[in-house]
Amino acid sequence: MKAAKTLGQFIIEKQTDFPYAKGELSRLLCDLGIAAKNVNREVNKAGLANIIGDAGSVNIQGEGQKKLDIYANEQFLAALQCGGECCILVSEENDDYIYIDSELSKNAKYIVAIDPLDGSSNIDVNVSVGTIFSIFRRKSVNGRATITDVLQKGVDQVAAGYIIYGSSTMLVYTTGKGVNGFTLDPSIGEFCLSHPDMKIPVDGNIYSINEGYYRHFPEGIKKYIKYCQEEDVKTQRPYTLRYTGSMVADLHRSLIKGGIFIYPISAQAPKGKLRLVYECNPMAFIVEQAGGEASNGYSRIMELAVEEMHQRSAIIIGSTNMVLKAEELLQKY
Ligand code: P6P
Repeated sequence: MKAAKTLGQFIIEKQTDFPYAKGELSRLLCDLGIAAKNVNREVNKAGLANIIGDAGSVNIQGEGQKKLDIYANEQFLAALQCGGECCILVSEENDDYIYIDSELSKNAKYIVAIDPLDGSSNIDVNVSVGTIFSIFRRKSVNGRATITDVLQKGVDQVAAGYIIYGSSTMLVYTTGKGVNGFTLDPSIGEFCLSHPDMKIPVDGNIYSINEGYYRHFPEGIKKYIKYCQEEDVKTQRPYTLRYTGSMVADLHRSLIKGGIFIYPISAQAPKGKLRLVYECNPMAFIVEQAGGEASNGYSRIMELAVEEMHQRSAIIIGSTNMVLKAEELLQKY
């Protein structure tokens, strides 16, 4: 039986896609894979270890931090410090960016933005959670990398990916040449290529939105929800509603089965809830590379100007035809 290709083997093999590559991005991606395995170990025993529950602290968003949030953040920071290929880390869990000042890292060419444990409110109830990462090349050429190197548009990402800690643990990533998925084989402790060249169906029949906020949604989003609920055999409506409260899980399902994920503006989130730099942009890069669409309802997510590290955005993302329909109604009403 042919041995499965590991993440490390795949990364090295694909390095030839970039003629001038010297292996730094490859090493950086491998560093993230190592951290993901450590986080996976703790997520999988969260119920047993004294690691679930609240840490008693809050992040910049004012959201209660879970112990695993902090653990995951520490694991990714440690892996990046050890690997030496990243000079700045932006994290949902840290108010300011972290300049990785070691001899090894201070001249590194890459910047990583991360949501170390997205959907962490689901940890205590055993629903899938995830990590989302985005990788940029620093623009400054010498001296200390600065905030200007951080505030880059989504179109400038060199790589993006997520890890979903679910019924199995998967790492899905892109470097701009398609999307590939790797499933963690616990028997060998390696991520193995399981979903080569992932493509999101152009259409789907699953919509994902927190209808609890319906009253506060823009009129066009209300119209789209009603469109999803209408009877129409030709377009397989009514669609099915699936919403886990974990963006990574909802988008992973959409990537595989087709579907749309919407987090619009609302009274609770007048600028949207999800963060542009380390949630919307990386997921948009992945979904676009898989053949889908990602917008804020009016503009392509990856073209949005980035003015602030923890900037929020509305997002409509998934199967192209579903996103276009939602945009049409949002722009009409
Ligand atoms: P709500 C998790 O906190 C998160 O950032 C995403 O993973 C998820 O899709 C969304 O927020 C859930 O937000 O307001 O529906 O609970």
